[in-house]
Parts: sequence; C-alpha cells; structure tokens
Amino acid sequence: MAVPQLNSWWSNVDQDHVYLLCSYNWGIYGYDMLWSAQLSNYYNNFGNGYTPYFSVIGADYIYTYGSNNVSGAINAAGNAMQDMFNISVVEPIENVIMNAASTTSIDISNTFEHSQGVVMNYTITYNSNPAVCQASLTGTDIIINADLFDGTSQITVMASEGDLNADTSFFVTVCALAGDIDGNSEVDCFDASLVLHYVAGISPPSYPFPWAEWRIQKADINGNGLVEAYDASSILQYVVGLIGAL
Ligand SMILES: [Ca+2]
Ligand SMILES: [Ca+2]
Repeated sequence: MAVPQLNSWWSNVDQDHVYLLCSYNWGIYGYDMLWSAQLSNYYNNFGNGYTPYFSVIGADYIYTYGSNNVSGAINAAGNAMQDMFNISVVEPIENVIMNAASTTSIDISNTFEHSQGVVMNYTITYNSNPAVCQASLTGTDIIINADLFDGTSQITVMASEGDLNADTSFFVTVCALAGDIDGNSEVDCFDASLVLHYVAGISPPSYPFPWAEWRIQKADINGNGLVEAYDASSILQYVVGLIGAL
C-alpha cells in the first residue's frame, strides 16, 4: 500500500482496532494523520531522531519508524499499514479428551480475530488420525465424532479471509472402554457373549469375523495378548459388580 492510500485506509479501517495513529506532521505532505499535528510538537521538542516520523498503535500491532529520512518513513508506512491487516489466534483451542463413540462440539467463535473485524471463513485443514475421530464444521462449531478405539489425533483449523489466514491445532484423545466389544459405550453381558463367541471361533452374526484390531484389544481384558474365556468372565464379574474396574 502506498502512502497516498493512507487516508482512504484510515477512513475504512475498523477504528476499534486502532487506538492511535500519529506521526511527524504529515500535513505538509498533504496527508492528515490523526494526532500528527499535536505530536509534531513533541518531535520538535526532542529534536531529530528522537521521535518517530510515523507510528501506528493498534489493538493487534505496534509499529514505529524512527529514521530521519522522510522518504524512508513514507516507504515504511505502506508495509506498516499492510501489517495492520492480520488474523490472529487470540484464544487457542484446548485439548479434548472424550469417550469412544461420543460426539462433542467446540465453539471457535472467539478463537480467531481479524484486525478489521471482518467475518472469516473456517476450514479443518488437518486431521492426523481420522481413524480416531472425525472433525467437521458447522458454522463456528467444530463437531468431533470419536470412533471406537483408543488414540490421539491432531486437528488443525484455519481461519481465512482474502489473502489472510491463521491456523491453530489441538489434540483429541479418545478413550475407549475396555470390555466394550460392540462399541456402544456400555459394558454388559452382550460384550461378554461376544468374547465367548470369539473364544469358541463362532462368528457372531452382528459382529462377524475378522474383528478389527481395536475390538480384539478391547476383548483382551487382562492384556496377556490372548482372548480367552477368562476375559469374558472378567467382563461378567464387572457387570455384576464383583470387580470395580476392568
Ligand atoms: Ca458394549
Ligand atoms: Ca486375555
């Protein structure tokens, strides 16, 4: 942005995000900058080199240019104005821990801020482990659907508007319930019966063999690498309250 565009920039900028725009008295160059006439006195009081020609102090950005070379200040002003436009992450998203087969939503309406208050678009740009969970957007809510087994996935969401963008990441950790063989978030007798089917080599009609690795892991309650009747028995003991946890 060239300096002749500064005045139009200033008239269009969201002034809630710019507290002060000041400089050497740019009026002699034909640019009426906020506070510049008043601050020009300070420039003169301190003498050359002690007060910047040009300063922008905003909610998101502070820029000063202190050279005595006015043409340098003019050139720098364009970059300073350009840098005033940005999208920043003001409220990072907290990591999520959730149960398998559950859904949660994360409100990201305060996660990003556009320096001019412009409405942004949001996109999920990365999901490191889609087998653990799926992430989608509904307006400014990220909807996380956890799958059925343990794991962690990194999710990245990007806010963009025009050429500007920023992104932030968070982790979703899914905790599957040991013994929940059918993945309905409950441990009950049916889960034990599925384990017994597996032990007997009888493919259950609703959960036919081959079982996915996660299902086999959930069936191996004592973690000895084998799915045995003992594992089914543990599930039943848990269901009737003989043991407190699996
Ligand atoms: Ca179950
Ligand atoms: Ca076992």
